[in-house]
Amino acid sequence: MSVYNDILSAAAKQEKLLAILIDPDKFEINLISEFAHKINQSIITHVFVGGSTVEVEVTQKLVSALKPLTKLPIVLFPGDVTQISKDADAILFLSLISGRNPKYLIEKQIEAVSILKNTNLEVIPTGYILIENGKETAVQKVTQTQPIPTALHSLVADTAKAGELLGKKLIYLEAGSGALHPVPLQMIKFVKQDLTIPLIVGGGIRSKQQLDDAYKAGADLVVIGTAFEENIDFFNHIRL
Ligand code: 1GP
Repeated sequence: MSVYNDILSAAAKQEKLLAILIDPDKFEINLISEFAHKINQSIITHVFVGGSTVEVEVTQKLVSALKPLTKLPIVLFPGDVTQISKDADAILFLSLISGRNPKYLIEKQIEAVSILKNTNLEVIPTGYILIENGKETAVQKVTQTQPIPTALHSLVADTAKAGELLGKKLIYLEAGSGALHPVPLQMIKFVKQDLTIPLIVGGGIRSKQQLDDAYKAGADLVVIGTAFEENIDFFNHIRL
């Protein structure tokens, strides 16, 4: 469990972690060397790979091309079992615990087992919680689940804690890719208070200020995708 242990020990030391999310469908594979150079020079600590609607084989192609070009851990953040690549280092084994769709609570996970058996991927059980952000996001559409309204702080905190008590190793608070509003800071604080496992926060974070605020509120690892897709120099200007 080395990817997870590193997250755990960083969280214990209050060292903040930053993941770039690459959606293989939107990634220009010809630019991979330039991309690797950029991330290797930046403060990024993890590369997350995944998307809601990625075609078969595209993830595998991207991960195997990127692996030799970076020492950063490559962590799968799969929208589907077709996005499992044996060349990555770890996989967030997600269960969408804010939703009530059995497909994303347990069925996809069962489907993944026979694929995972043939890999050495480090499997990290992760409770995934969707939070309302002001517009419908791809993950909502694909999973056909409703996000939790931002007013319901206690429900979010209890959902996260239930995830921990069920044995999840991480909780991921997700506003959704391209969210209008990131997860509210008060909500991050409230969830963090009661949690003893590391907290990931992502969705709609597009500035250094929002990143700092999320860390201050209690995020151990922040995930950023869209801000980089819109400006490939986004991380050049960010220092912690
Ligand atoms: C989405 O949390 C991630 O799953 C990142 O969201 O693309 O809005 O940065 P953004």
